[in-house]
Amino acid sequence: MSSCDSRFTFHTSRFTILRFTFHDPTFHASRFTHLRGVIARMKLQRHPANPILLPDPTSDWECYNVFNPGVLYHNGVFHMLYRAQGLDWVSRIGYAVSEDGVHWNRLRRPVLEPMDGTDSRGVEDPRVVEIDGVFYMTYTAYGREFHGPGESTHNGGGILPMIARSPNLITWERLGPIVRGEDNKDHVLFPRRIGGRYAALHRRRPRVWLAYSDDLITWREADMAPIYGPREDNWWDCTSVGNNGVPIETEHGWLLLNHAYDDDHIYRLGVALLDLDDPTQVINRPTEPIFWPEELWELRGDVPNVVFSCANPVVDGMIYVYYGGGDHVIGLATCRLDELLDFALNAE
Ligand code: BMA
Repeated sequence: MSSCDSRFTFHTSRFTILRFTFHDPTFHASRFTHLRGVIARMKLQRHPANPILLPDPTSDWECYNVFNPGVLYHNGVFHMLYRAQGLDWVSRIGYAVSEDGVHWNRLRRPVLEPMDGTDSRGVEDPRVVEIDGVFYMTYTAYGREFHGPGESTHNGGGILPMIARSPNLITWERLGPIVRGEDNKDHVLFPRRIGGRYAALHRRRPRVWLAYSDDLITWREADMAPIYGPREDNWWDCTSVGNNGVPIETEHGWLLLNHAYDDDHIYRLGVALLDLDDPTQVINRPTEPIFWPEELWELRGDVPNVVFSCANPVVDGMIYVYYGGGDHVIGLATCRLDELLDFALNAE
């Protein structure tokens, strides 16, 4: 058992976690699922067609793993940018398109590949957004080169939280990183300017930070501030937290899906609500997760016990949460936006 695995506490709010033995005729059991021997009130529903994208054994660059996609819904079509690994184990980013968000056609070749020593080990975990008619992708560059003060952060190399721009989602131009020389990833752009400036969430270990920029190229330290971090006393997000897909704008605030793990390295998804005008202000952050590994392909894979999401587009009032299962395949889970917002606003 992990050191931060505290005993379960019984709450009395509307979003109480209910015991197994609860017998109430008004209680719709099918809507609730088990979480650590209790019944979770809010949980994403897996799509029956899961996993919705698999490695392609005929491909040199995506024969081993496809995972952690960014997905954008634009002009009635779902566009997916996904991370893939093949024979050389270097991550590349592929593109796929779908009418229904479940069945996909993919391009034969990747749309983003390593270019130099800063990303020679791979381009990872794309998140995609449209701002003022232009498409942007945030992704992690992992390379053999490390440029920064002190020791290298990653096995003699380093990572960069990069931004790229595209007019069409296929051809990408690199703009540059948000910061250099540190362990920083999980960055994602807000879908509009806030107070006239571009805004991004990023993860500067161990906390989630906010950053502003006038042009998406210059990101000043003075325009960065921490928002929240791991909760030491909370059983599932006590060790590390990070960002998921593009923040969802609602009348009550920015709805954020996030991920976290405990000392046993089990990745789960949670939710938080941030102030619309000042996203450094957390309105509420429910203590319980909304999704966790259960299927064989989430419990096992290239990395076990992982559900990791970089995309949560909203279509017709439903949130489509795309995620990597076990760093090996791609799954889809959904929920109604109003239900998740209600949970994010009101749950303890
Ligand atoms: C994180 C990222 C993700 C990965 C996850 C689980 O640090 O690198 O790409 O899915 O670990 O292995």
